[in-house]
Amino acid sequence: MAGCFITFEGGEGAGKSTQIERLRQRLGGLAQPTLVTREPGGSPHAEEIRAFILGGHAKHLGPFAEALLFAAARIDHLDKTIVPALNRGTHVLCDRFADSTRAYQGSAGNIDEALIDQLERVTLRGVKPDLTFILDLPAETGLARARERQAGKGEGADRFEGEDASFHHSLRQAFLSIARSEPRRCVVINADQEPDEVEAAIWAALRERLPQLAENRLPDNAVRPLDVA
Ligand code: Z5A
Repeated sequence: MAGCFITFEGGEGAGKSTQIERLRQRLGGLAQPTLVTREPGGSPHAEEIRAFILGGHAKHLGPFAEALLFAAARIDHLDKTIVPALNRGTHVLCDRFADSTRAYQGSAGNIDEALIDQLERVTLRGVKPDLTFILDLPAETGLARARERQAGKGEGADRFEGEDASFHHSLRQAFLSIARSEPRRCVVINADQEPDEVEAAIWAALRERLPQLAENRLPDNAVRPLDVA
């Protein structure tokens, strides 16, 4: 595919949205076509599933049924949003993706890893991120940030923020374990520092892993202005 697929993962309040917006601006400044999207969601039907899950309506079905719902949303998101964008040469920055299912429903929700592997295979159908940033910080720090933001907006905790401390600690370990098992795709970023420092670490890793983006080189198979008749 012509565009690069970059995902951001981590626990609650890790700063994913903040850093995705900063990266979008940087790439925009280099005239790189970029689309920002999120999971669950990112397409009309997937957004409906998002509202259902995060509203807590699927909790009583258990983590495996929730994993199936996340997968259903992901299939629509891939088909309607992500793959078309990548095919037309647009880079995709996605707030959470399949690693979140592996961490939240798999490790923290105790679903067998082999089952998660199978579900991932049939859902992704070969589409994998080119690069994944795992924003790592102590669970308490992320939860405090998320609560502070919600208090500012007068909102309460959503489906997963309401889980206990041990759930959030095992989430952190799950993301670090994913990073260890796929070092070519994943970069762990220390998210427990100032936003400018996190941004600099992400940019440095992007320049190393995907230099064509940071140097404003078009992908080899992209349509260039002179190619147009
Ligand atoms: N989920 C799942 O279980 N399985 C799946 O397969 C998928 C998802 C795809 C989606 O929630 C939920 O679905 C999620 C996992 C589950 N669990 N929860 N809850 P969401 O989309 O509503 O939220 P989120 O993905 O967890 O993100 P978040 O909590 O909104 O946080 P964030 O995007 O990582 O952080 P942020 O919004 O950029 O920053 C949070 C606050 O901290 C904000 O006030 C910032 O101004 C502040 N901030 C950001 N960076 C910093 C630094 N560096 N220092 C200090 N303060 C900072």
